[in-house]
Amino acid sequence: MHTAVLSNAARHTIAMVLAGGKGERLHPITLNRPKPFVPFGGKYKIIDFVLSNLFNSGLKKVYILTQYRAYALNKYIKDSWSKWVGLGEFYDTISPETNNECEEWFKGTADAIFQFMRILESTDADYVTILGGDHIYKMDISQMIANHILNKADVTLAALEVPREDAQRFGICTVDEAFRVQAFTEKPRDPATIPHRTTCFASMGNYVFTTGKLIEVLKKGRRRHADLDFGQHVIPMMLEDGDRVFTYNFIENEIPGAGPVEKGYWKDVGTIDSYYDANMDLINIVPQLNLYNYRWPIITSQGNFPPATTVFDEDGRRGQSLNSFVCGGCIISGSTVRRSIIGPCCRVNSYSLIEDSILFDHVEIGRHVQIKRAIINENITLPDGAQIGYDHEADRKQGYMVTPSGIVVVT
Ligand code: ADQ
Ligand code: ADP
Repeated sequence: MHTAVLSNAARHTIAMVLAGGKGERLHPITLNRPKPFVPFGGKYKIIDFVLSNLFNSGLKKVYILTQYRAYALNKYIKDSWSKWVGLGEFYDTISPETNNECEEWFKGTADAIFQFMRILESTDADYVTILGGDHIYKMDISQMIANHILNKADVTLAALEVPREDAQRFGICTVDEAFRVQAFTEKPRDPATIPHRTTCFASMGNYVFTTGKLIEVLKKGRRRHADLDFGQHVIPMMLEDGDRVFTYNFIENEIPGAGPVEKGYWKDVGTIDSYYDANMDLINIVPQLNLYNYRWPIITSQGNFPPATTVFDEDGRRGQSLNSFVCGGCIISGSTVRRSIIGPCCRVNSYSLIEDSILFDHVEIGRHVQIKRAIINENITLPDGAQIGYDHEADRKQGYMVTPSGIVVVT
């Protein structure tokens, strides 16, 4: 019985992706776009990772909950993901219906789902998976659903080990041998470690619920908390009520074609420094997240751009890019790009040097420009002779932000 039930599990599950977060710690990159819509690895958006995971896992009934600066994200989903699915399948964005400009739409993650009770009550799906929209990882979601079914769980949380010093940012679980949750604390001051270890077991903010149970706990929780949140309220309430709360150990997840260094890779990219590091990992010779594994493709929508090119300029200087990603529509002319990620349609002109940096799309770099350890936002033009990342005092005077580890952000 198991194999039949489990292999069809994805078909009996709808997905809801939480994509409304502001990502305040990623300012100024998230001033004008929600965190899930932030570019990653040149041609991707952060949300492409969770959506690719769902797609590759066979889940194709997907609601994407947007709110903060939703327009561009909604349009992106409509123009790309919505088009790639068949009859009865969909990738659709849903936003709260409100006329007012204030930010009081969905008040917490579980409240956001509660607002769409009509979808839950009318679906014939047995399970609902709820996933964060702003993490970088590969995961076969169907393995977590299978686990949920085998455990006869009411809710299953994906979880992984994190160092204790990072644990305050997460929901932390204590589990028994069967991985049933005994205790859960959202963002604890004093996180409980795993017995005999220095690490903590952290929720990834990805859940599988049995549909009827989800409806029941949302209604009950919402009567108590207007700002109903999964980590703060729903999971603790379910534990109190004796519900079957299990974790799915993410390290067990098998991705076809993945190498050993990819095992357990999951990044929160919550800060500019962690965002920068996760991007730079992609261009390592052996990256932790390999975009060239075609058995688990990361899908995105690329504009119809001409090929990237590196050309000699009129003085005969060679344009070159080394250990870098250079996206479609770019022209690197008589200049050097090293260990960098250059987004679509950028132009780098003669005598310029770009190292260890990330350029978003449509960036125009003049001549004799030097850039080191910087992130340059879309549509920026840097004039001839500009220098970024060499003198942080000068960078700050220009109004650029410099992070604790010395990454300069130009917006
Ligand atoms: P946080 O990351 O702090 O903790 P939160 O900021 O509420 O949770 O965001 C979770 C996800 O929901 C994000 O993808 C965000 O973009 C999105 N989101 C937030 N508010 C939303 C809203 N109102 N509408 C739509 N989308 C919204 C959670 C869990 C922890 C867990 C971490 C893992 O609460 O237990 O450890 O995620 O990162
Ligand atoms: P950060 O990564 O900076 O912590 P998050 O994306 O996690 O930012 O969001 C910060 C907090 O703001 C979260 O608790 C989230 O629920 C809340 N939040 C996000 N968007 C909105 C919104 N539009 N209205 C109200 N609260 C929001």
